[in-house]
Amino acid sequence: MKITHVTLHRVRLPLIHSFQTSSHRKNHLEHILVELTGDDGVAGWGEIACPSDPFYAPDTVETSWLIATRYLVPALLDEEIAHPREVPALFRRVRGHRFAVAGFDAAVWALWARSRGIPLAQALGGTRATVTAGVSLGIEPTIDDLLEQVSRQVEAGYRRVKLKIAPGWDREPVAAVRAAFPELTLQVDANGAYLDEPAHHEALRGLDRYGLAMIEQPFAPRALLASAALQAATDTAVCLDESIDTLDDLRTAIALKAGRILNIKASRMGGLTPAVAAHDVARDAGWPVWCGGMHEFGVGRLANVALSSLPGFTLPSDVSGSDKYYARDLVVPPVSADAGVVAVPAGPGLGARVDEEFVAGCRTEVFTSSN
Ligand code: OSB
Ligand code: MG
Repeated sequence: MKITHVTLHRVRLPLIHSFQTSSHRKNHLEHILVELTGDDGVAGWGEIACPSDPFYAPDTVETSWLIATRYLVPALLDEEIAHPREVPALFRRVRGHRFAVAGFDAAVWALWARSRGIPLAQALGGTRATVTAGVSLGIEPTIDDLLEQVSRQVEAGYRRVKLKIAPGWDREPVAAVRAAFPELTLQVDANGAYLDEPAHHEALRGLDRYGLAMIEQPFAPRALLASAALQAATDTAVCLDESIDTLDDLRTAIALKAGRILNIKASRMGGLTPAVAAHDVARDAGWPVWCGGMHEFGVGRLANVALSSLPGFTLPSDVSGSDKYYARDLVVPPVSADAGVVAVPAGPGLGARVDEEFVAGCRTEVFTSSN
């Protein structure tokens, strides 16, 4: 198979509820959709779900656009590809810029599955027909606002809630949510906001009593020793997100016992190909995994649902219905959850149609190239 045509769509969608993490607040998102056409005429879509600002990873939507148009499109066009697993190797000379690479890798997987008439989940080795979804809630102005958000999601049927925390916004919100929802599966995500100093270690250890499913990314991405020290001193499992960009990062984290759980994001790791490989490495090490989100639009969300159907994804994933974030999805039917459970699409490829008219309406920039 060869890719003969590439279109990049830079698309902007407003969030229905603004989202604040330890680093910043956002009201809208701008992602890049990768539309590929193969020499058999079949199209495949992927999403570069890169944040606009370099606060989660070094990448931004601008840098992703630059790398995609200047390096990735020329490296992909007209290359003979026998299997999507070969895609990362085409981009091997490009260091970093994994969000951009991930969008291309996912688009080839979707195209390949579609041209074979099989669901993306099956192509990836997925075994589940449904995926348990959790929701991720941002930092709210007050505890009451947070409790209202949790209630809303619990009423919508979600049974696992993740709270964003930061120094000074940890024990109080966690204690309040735990008191109001004693049975809820609850976990927290610090996005690396804690420092490797005694007061911060103590604050994190102080969360032990709330029965959290995990503490996600307490320290800076490269601070694996700090993470290992916390893991050795707490009963709560430490989960790594930003720390794990590559399979080598994962192997190092496992060797250091820097955590016990892995959040796999295909976007962060450079695609579905490395995500599946990370799933296998984690399984061999006895680390359960789940699929994290980057507030994906429908295209990236469907790829996450397919990925979450692999057997090692034993913990609830951040693959809530699109309606939690967006008034209208870019795919038809939209990704939706029923009582916190998302059905893995059974149709070929992504299993939904990209609403190209809506994409064109939300588009802020477009790029095309063919050979
Ligand atoms: O750390 O998991 C994170 C969103 C943007 C950047 C980082 C993260 C998140 C989320 C959102 O938590 C989860 C989702 O997409 O539902
Ligand atoms: Mg995270």
